[in-house]
Amino acid sequence: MKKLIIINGPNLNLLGKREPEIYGSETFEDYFEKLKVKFNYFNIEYYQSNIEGELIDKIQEVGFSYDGIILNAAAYTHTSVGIGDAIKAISTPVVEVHISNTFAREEFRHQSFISPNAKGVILGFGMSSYDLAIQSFIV
Ligand code: CA2
Repeated sequence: MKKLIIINGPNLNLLGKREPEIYGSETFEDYFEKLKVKFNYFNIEYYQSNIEGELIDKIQEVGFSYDGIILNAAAYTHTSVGIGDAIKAISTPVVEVHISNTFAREEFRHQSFISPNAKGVILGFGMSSYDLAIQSFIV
C-alpha cells in the first residue's frame, strides 16, 4: 500500500473557521476523514504546523521513505527558501497544492519556492485540490 502524507502549513488549521468565502466552510480534519474513505487503498497521514522549522523537520523525516508528499506550505510557499531546499534534498516526490488560485490573487502569491522542485502543482480547485493531488499517485 502506498504511503502518502498531506502536510499543511501556517493558518490552515483555521480552515472552516475563518474566511469561508476564500477557503470554504469545511474543517480540514472533516475533509481528511472523507479523503481516507475515498482513497482507502492508500495509507494517508496528515500533519499541520504553523512553524517553518517543524515543516522542514517533517519533510526530512518522511522524505526518504514515503511514496508521496502533498504539500500546501500556505504563506511559506512564497517566502521559504528553507522549505524549497528541503524539497530539493529529499527523494519522495512532492505535489504542491493550493486551495485558491494563487495566480488570480496578489502578485506576491505568484512566486513559489516549492514549484521548481515539485513533481507537479495543483491549485484553485478548493479543497478538491488535495483530492486531485492524491489521484496523481494512482499509476
Ligand atoms: O490557497 C492556498 O491554499 C494558500 O496556500 C493558502 C495560504 C495563502 O497564504 C497562500 O497564498 C495560498 C493561506 C492559508 C490561510 O488559511 C486560512 C484558512 C482559514 C482562515 C484563514 C486563513
